Amino acid sequence: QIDEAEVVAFSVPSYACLRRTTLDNHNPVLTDALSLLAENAELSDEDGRGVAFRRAAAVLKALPEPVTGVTQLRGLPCLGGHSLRVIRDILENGASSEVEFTKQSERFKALKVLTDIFGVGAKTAERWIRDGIHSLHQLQESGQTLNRAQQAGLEHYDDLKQPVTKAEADAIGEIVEEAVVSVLPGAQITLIGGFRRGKLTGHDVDFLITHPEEGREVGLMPKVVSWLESQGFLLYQKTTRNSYLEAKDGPARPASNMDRFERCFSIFKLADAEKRGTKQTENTPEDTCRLAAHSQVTDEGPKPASGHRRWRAVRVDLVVSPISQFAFALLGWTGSKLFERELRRWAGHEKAMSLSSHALYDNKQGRYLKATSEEEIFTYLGLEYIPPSERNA
Ligand code: TTP
Ligand code: MN
Ligand code: MN
Ligand code: MN
Repeated sequence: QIDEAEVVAFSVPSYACLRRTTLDNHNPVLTDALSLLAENAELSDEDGRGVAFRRAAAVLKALPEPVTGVTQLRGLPCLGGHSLRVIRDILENGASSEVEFTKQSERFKALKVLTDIFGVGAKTAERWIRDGIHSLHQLQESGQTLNRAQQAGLEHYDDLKQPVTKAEADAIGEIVEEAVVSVLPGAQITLIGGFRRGKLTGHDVDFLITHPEEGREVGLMPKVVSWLESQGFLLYQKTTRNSYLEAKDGPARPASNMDRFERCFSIFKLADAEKRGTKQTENTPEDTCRLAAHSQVTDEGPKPASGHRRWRAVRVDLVVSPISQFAFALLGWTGSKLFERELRRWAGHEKAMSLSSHALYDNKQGRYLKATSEEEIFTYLGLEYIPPSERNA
């Protein structure tokens, strides 16, 4: 019998951008369970439910110690009946029947395997599943037409599933830096995304590129990409143009959450650590042969004498921002995704402002608020500054 008075009750603000969420998660079993249900909802075109589970998981990530009983959760925000049921199940029975059922379900497993292919989203996976495709093997046998991204995703499936380490992220950073300063001296790169929040691994590496003189960044991305391509660093790339125009009469409603920076989704060819020191040049004939033989989802094919490739594929995102938007881009691309969503919700609902990765617009004053640092943006929003390492909501 637990004395109610001895149970620690937690208190947590309801907006994730009012909380400090480090990577020191004291409730990983509970947050993994809720994140899995969030993922399943997102893959099933139920975004509302997805966000609800993400918010519930984020509240538990912010707790200072492990939850031992549901009475401790009384008064916590964002924990709906469904999430509470899952938490209770785990606390009382060691597992949630709904989570276990979802994990085992053929539909979820197929959605996971297929959307783990770079270039494949929930819609495409759904269509393939309806055609009876549940595995990579079935996909290859099916004769489905794959676009260029999906072909690259399938070819490098095993590599891209391996988490990227911080050491690999730093090695790629050095290469991108060399590319950027070679084509535009004075240009700067910043590591963004999960690695900027202090994560030790990631599913990709994200970089923001700018130049201290406004306008010099125009046309930079194609040059960076050409440089990287000429050095043999890119296995795949797709560049999209900048489509952002500051409206004079306030922010135009964006079609989606996607921002409009010039950006490049790519797959890097990263040499193994022991080979990195030596400058990477064109693919050697041996490499080319390995590339052709390296069809991981079918059979292994002939291996070179060494038995090992000396490189791996890594997903890399590059974004170019003009210096006038740099602080907003930095804040918008550091994440986490939920932290970003909550910042925009706070801005809109509590401050009558519109925040994007490009700008902050004050609806009451009818003007854009300029900022040169993340700290300034938090101040405009009436928020205490939260450093990147505490944005892991
Ligand atoms: P991701 O690279 O998807 O996520 P992450 O770096 O936090 O985690 P991981 O370790 O798994 O890579 O996105 C990084 C940030 O970029 C994220 O906060 C949201 C932002 N972002 C945009 O602003 N626009 C976009 O179109 C995408 C895909 C991401
Ligand atoms: Mn702690
Ligand atoms: Mn990332
Ligand atoms: Mn990314």
